[in-house]
Amino acid sequence: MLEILDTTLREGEQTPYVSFTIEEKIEIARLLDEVGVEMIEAGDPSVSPGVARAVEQIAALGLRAEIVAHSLACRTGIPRARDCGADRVAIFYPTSQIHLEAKLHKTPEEVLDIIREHVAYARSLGLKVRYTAEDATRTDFEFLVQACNAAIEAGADRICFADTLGIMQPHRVAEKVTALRSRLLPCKIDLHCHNDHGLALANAMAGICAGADCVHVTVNGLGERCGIPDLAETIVAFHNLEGVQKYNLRALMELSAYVERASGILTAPNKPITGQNAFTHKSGVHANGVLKDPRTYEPFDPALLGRERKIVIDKYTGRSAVAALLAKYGVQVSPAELEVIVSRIKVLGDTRKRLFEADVIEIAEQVTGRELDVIPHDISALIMIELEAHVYTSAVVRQLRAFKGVQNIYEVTGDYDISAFAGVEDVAALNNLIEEIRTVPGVKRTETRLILKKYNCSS
Ligand code: HCA
Ligand code: CU
Repeated sequence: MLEILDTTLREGEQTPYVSFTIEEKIEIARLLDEVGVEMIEAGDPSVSPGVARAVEQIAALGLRAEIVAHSLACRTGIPRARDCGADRVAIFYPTSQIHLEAKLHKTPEEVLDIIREHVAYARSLGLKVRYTAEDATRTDFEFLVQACNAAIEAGADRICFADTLGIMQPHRVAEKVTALRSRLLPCKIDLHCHNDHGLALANAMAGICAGADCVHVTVNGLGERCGIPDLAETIVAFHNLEGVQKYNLRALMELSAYVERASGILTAPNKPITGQNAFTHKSGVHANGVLKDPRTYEPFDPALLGRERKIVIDKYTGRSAVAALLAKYGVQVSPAELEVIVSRIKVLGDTRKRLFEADVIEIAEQVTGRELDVIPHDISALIMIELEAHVYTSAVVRQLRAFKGVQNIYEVTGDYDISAFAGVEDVAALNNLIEEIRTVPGVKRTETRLILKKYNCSS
């Protein structure tokens, strides 16, 4: 049965320009425990005093998940894992020729001795041990078997087959896992697949189907370079495609959004599962199908994740989507009026990058001649921001540009220093955005104006 190790706090913090506070790490660990992952790799205590404190505090939370500390194969690092209260240490040491010759200048015999010595040392400290063969996928297979069996004989109960450079393909992972299973002493096999060719989750799934036990993931797929499999994608893919039903899918969105904020790495709209567009339909053909039966264009019900489907309106839209949108606001129109509304939407859509629900309501008002007393759901706002006196405006602008929903930023004269134009889904999202802006150092005060109607001056 599949197991998941989440390493957002170790591999994820190796993402360029990402650093979590201890409080953020604790919150991430709590949310991971709500999801139900079997193991949380909380960090390498040798990296910095703060990383060590985070591992210690997470180990003290009494979570259901096993807490793993990462460490180089060295006599100073391994005891720190024990001192932090981790259940297990993951000792990594490379096995590929290029790493041994270019990086470490070690012979294969020396490597086997180093692995044996450090695994046995960790066991003598009372720790469970995983041995990771770093760059395993570029390692001579016979030597890989020797290195893993040396670790198992010395007391490791898990080995990790690391595709450190993301150079594997699903069928090759399956072959290697099958071969490892037949040659290794009894142990669990972890898969740590990097995503350099976009194949990380496919590789991990092929390895599990071939008999490996555990997939390493991070929230939002963070990690060195292009990261490793995304937690939500992994759990949902195994749930829907392989029938693994033991994880709490309802906790995934909150966790992803939290890590998005804490890491500053925004999720692409077209990202599977957690991306904004994952359950959003656009073309008239698709919208019509989904409105009749969602199974026509949805691989699974978004409610599984606590999400809702959405239909966007623009020049691709057909009658059923427009009628459904107007019905949502309680607006009834005749078939003839609907026809005219749709054709006007198409004309306006040709001139605009994006249409808002407010535009559709305005067109409906013009066509029906009735004043429609409704407030559109997708909203835009002007957020006026006053800065502390000593702050560089450009430094704050740089941070604001990373916030989802902020579409344009202007430095302005007057009582405020910056004016930001934002487009968001609803009032809750606007509130979140304003809260985030207020946490930017140097921001003294904000004032937000909701935009009621937009006039496009260029058309
Ligand atoms: C690295 C180490 C590692 C280790 C994986 C693991 C890798 O940063 O190179 O211990 O499971 O990708 O090999 O992340
Ligand atoms: Cu890695």
